[in-house]
Amino acid sequence: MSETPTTPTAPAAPEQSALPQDVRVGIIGVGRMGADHVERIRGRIKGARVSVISDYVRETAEKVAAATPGSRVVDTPEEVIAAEDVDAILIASPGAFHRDQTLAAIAAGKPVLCEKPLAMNPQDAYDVVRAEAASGATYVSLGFMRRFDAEYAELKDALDAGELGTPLLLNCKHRNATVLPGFDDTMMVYDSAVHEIDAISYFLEEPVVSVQTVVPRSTELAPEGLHDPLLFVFRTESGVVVTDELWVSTNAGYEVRTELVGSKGAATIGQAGGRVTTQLEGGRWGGDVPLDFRPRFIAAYDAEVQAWINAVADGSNVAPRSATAWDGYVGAAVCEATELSLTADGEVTVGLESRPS
Ligand code: ISE
Repeated sequence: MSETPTTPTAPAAPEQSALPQDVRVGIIGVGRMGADHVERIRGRIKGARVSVISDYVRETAEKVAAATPGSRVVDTPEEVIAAEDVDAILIASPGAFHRDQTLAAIAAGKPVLCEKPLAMNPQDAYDVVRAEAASGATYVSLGFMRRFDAEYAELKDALDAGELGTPLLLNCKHRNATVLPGFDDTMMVYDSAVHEIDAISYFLEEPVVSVQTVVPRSTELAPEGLHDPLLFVFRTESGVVVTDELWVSTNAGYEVRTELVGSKGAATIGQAGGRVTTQLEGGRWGGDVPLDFRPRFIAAYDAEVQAWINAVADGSNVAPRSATAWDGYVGAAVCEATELSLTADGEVTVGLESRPS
């Protein structure tokens, strides 16, 4: 039998970007984090530029725009979302506005990278999950930058490759030098522990079923209203136990350590954020600890935003390692149970809605 002649094919064309030009990013909120993102997009991110900026304090937006060629200021987040010269939206406003702004971006059919948290409670976060599912597309990336940290990725890849066997324990330590006045136990959950709560989804890919808070003696440096340190103990569906030690007034520096204990071995990341020097005068050894999360995770933030821009440009909108609206909902549900566990005796159960298809 003769073979059907095949038409010679041209070499595959390079992948086309869904957009003919740089992705034009609209930024909502240019406080500390938003201004950081503007600087990163202006200086280090390829294939993107900041086109429109808004901030609750207009002068702040104007100051940032003045240093960002090609950008303009508008009065409201709604104007950023609707702007014709905005292809994608980065939300860095206070958390209480994230639900409504993310829903507006979905309604406008524009991809959005929303800083954590997705919403202040699970019901609001679930509204975003449902709206995105109803739209039939994916629009929402959530700013859990640790997923783009090189050490995080290395640990995740080792776990997925089976190098560590079956996960048994995940031990996390999260330390800040200081926190702003007013930082209390609830913020310890929603602002800080939320990162490890997302790390559970990222590393273990299974739900948390219960959480318990253990309260040790507090440091005399703890601000009023804060128990510091706090220890949270999570249990996942398959029985992995996750310990999360939060200590946010160390007066020393920023440290994030993660140890995964598996049936075939244990691996730790975040031990030394750079060079450790021996032979210091007086026979000591040591290195530097960054003062806050920005220097520690600058490469992770860059990688996160670059991956998001690439995903927007190729039309997939959400990068493969990124946290999604569903991750944001799961995080909010676990945070709510964790907050309850601050004052409860014993374990508090976590309940989750079903995931819309
Ligand atoms: C802050 O908001 C962050 O997101 C940091 O990553 C975290 O380490 C810190 O505890 C939070 O206050």
